[in-house]
Amino acid sequence: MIRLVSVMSLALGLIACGDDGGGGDSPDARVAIADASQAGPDAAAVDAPAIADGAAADGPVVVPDAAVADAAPGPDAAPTTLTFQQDVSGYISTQDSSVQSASPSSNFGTLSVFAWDGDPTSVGLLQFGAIFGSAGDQIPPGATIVSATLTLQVDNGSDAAGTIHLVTSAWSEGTVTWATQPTYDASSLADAPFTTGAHVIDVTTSLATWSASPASNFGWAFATASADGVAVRPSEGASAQPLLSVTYVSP
Ligand SMILES: [Ca+2]
Ligand SMILES: [Ca+2]
Repeated sequence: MIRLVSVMSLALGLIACGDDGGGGDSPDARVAIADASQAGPDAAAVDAPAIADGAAADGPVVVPDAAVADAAPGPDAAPTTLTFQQDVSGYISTQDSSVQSASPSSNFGTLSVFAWDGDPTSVGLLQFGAIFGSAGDQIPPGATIVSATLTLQVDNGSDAAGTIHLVTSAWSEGTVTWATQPTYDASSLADAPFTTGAHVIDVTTSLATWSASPASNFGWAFATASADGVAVRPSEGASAQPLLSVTYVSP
């Protein structure tokens, strides 16, 4: 009996275990299903960004956005043109003078002499000062120079073109002499005008250099090897003074 009971107990135990096992399988299955169902959404969630990434990779949609972003500053970055000419619209910062080897200690800035010659050697100096700054009539430092021209009126011509050089050190119209003349690049930016009349000279590269470093704006030097000198209307002239026109895009 005891043995039978034991067997019965064992059997009941097995049944109970079986029930438990059966009951356990179900929860396990539910868990598995739950896991599966969780995995599903998770996978879907993972897939979703993947799809989003794919859309981004298809990116033409994104690129136009970037293009729009780039274009946004566009209207603000519309080119602006400023002109600088002595005594026009309050501009008074032109300097022009000549330095003459035959009179090495003489200053000609106040004599309104703006000329250059090969014999005796003289060099013309011209600078438009105070053209960079934050005022409305100044070029913002760092501006992209679209174009720039210098217009000079030649009153006394020559038989040959001269050269134009970037001045690389400071000078002052009221004091500069042959002995104290500034340094300037040996290479020529452009031909200096030599026939009488108005001449428009492209000085875009000069302005680009100065925009990147406004303190380096020391103007230009004009020279010629010809013994037939050139005289240009100076800033002190009543009309047709040197004119600088600059078209730029603000930084
Ligand atoms: Ca002068
Ligand atoms: Ca001449």
